[in-house]
Amino acid sequence: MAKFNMTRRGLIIAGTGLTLAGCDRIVNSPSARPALTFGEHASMGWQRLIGRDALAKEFSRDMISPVFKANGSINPQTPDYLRHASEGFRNWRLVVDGLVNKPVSFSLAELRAMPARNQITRHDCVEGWSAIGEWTGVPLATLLNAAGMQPEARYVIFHCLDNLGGEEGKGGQMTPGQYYESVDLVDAFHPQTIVAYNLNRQPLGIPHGAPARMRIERQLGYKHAKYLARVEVVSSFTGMAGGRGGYWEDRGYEWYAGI
Ligand SMILES: Nc1nc2c(c(=O)[nH]1)N[C@H]1C(S)=C(S)[C@@H](COP(=O)(O)O)O[C@H]1N2
Ligand SMILES: [Mo]
Repeated sequence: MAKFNMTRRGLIIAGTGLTLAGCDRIVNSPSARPALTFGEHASMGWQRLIGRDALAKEFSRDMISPVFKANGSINPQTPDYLRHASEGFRNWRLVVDGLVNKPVSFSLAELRAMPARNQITRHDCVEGWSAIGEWTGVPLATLLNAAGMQPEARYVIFHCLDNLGGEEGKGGQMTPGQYYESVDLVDAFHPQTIVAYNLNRQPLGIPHGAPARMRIERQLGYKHAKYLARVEVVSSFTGMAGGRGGYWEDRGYEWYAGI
């Protein structure tokens, strides 16, 4: 498992355009953490130089990939998800809570009735594949503003309905297998950060995260949480699951996956 993660990490670093010579050797040493933190910070610094508010490139319709690969969970089997899917997601609601003035929730019909953003972007997965697709959804900023952010708010957590199975972590503790992700407020309020319900103008299918999933276009694929259930505003994520801010982060990926 560790080896697998490290291979993917190599790709993350390649994907961010950084060249870290002897990276594999650094990664496999016990002092890997500072080296990786360096890479992560370099990537964030680089984005700061260009501007973290800058838009990811958008494409024309003729550039859309004929097939958009589905990856990770593609058919969740949790009781909650199976129930929602069997009901055609009629009783599904997206909850927005945590450090907000007023917790709110939205049905799929309510989301679809809100002002939408449409964007044709390229998805980059650390496993080494990319695909261009047209996404439609509600800007996350709209939902966060509806709830009202409290001053201590620093991060937004995306809780998902799928479970990839827990694993034994350090000290024999089980790491929960529920998929989750997090971003800071710059990415949360980025204009291309949307709760997407359509892919290529069709309702999102189950493999791609029905009924709604995140698109966070300045970040790598694993940040784009599918099967969304809850958006939680927090001041810190260190007490949650493995403490590193995401399912894959808890298994060794970098938290900051900017592209
Ligand atoms: N809930 C959930 N979200 C997820 C994943 C997952 O397994 N579960 N996989 C991630 C990864 S690694 C990628 S590349 C994208 C894949 O999205 P796609 O299936 O629409 O291509 O979803 C991301 N979001
Ligand atoms: Mo991915």
